[in-house]
Amino acid sequence: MIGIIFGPPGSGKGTQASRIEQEFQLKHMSTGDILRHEVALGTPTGQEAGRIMAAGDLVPDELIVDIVRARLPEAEAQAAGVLLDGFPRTERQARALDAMLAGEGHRVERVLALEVPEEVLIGRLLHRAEVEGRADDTREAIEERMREYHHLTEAVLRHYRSSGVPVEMIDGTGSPDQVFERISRAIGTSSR
Ligand code: B4P
Repeated sequence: MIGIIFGPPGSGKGTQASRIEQEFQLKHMSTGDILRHEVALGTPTGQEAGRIMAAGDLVPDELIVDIVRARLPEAEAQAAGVLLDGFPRTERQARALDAMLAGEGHRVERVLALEVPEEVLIGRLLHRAEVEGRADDTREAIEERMREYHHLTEAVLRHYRSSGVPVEMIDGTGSPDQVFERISRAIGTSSR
């Protein structure tokens, strides 16, 4: 089973994906976490990605698709399914993922899309800036990430809807527990 947790920056993808991983035995694969790890190690990929991420831009599709292609088989071998977090983020990435999966007779089976108003997202990310000091949580980078989301990433939802993949919209406001409760209900209902 290949699922995607989708949503704008700060919508709780990473937060909820960790919980889903534990509760539903899916392997959580976050492209943001992979990139930050590469940045911390100072690899050539990390050096290229770090500057782009700090500005709030998306890293090139080819780079991220190569990363996913290299790691997806191992993730698939570790659990009954994989939950992709932060990928795909452009329609080109979605098409590359579909092609990758088709090669092994698989497809994306479900998209969980978190919906949160923009003013709440900005508040969460500015709060994280105070707590964690992430390089891309400055006001300028946050605004750029929101622009990129509307300009490039929303198209991913249209892509999966038009491909007939079930897309479940989840209210991402409220506490992490409340959001997880809604996600659990959505997963429980659609797998019955
Ligand atoms: P990501 O790591 O995916 O960052 P994100 O969009 O901010 O989501 P994140 O998972 O961190 O936020 P979350 O909502 O969990 O990407 C970072 C960058 O990497 C991108 O901008 C891009 O440059 C690059 N990148 C990654 N994937 C890429 C791809 N496929 N293609 C190109 N570039 C790519 O949490 C946000 C905050 O809210 C946290 O502090 C959390 O504690 C808090 N929070 C969560 N739920 C909450 C709740 N219910 N209430 C209150 N606070 C909550």
